[in-house]
Amino acid sequence: VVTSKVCRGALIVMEGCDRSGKTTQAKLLKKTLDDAGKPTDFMCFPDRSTQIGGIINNYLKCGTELEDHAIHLLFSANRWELLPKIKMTLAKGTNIVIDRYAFSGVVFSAAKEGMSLEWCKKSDTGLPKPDLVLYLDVSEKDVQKRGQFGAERYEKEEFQKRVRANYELLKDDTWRIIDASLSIDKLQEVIKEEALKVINKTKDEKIPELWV
Ligand code: Z5A
Repeated sequence: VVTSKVCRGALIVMEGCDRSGKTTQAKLLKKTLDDAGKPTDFMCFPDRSTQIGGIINNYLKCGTELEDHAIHLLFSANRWELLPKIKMTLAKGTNIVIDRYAFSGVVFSAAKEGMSLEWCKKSDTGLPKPDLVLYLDVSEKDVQKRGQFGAERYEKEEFQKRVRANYELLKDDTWRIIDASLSIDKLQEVIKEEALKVINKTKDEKIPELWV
């Protein structure tokens, strides 16, 4: 009897500052990979469709106030509640492209007064570590051409500067810094190449854990 082994899917995360094009590129990448015969799901954090996500949504829209540590833990809980889905999807050989992950969790919370990067990393420690983090890098000047900030809680210039600085502290060798000032199509070409490389490289590897 010949049984064929199922290779696992790759976990690919899109990170970057506000309006760097994460959602645009993550959704496009799902389609690009599907079209290339590499089945891929799209996810995003926060996932506002769950009960916890509903609380987060209300907080981001400034409808409720929550203590800084408490909202940080809710953002983390939102990822942990989706862990079974992430594990199952990767195990059946489907890739996942996620728009923001634990890195966003850390860089935003640690941009607040009295919140340390190390403390913020703890609640996401042990989640699946992405095989590839695509960091969309765009200057503040270029981002301003994409329109004004919206009305959500963190959409303020000074705060975003601290977020940008915090990202620098999290980068490791799974990160690729992508020039996000390119056109949407050019950017997708670069991203597709990086994604295909990592899908091939990691298909027989165990899924590592984040920050352990
Ligand atoms: N947050 C947190 O605190 N803790 C956590 O654990 C997590 C998140 C996961 C909401 O997240 C907030 O939650 C966010 C972080 C915090 N706070 N802020 N600020 P979100 O993911 O829901 O955030 P968002 O506001 O929906 O996404 P974004 O960062 O603002 O946008 P983006 O996804 O990077 O960009 P986009 O929507 O793809 O594109 C933005 C615009 O630029 C749009 O008009 C596009 O057409 C245009 N665009 C895109 N690409 C290009 C290129 N290449 N050239 C020109 N124009 C472009």
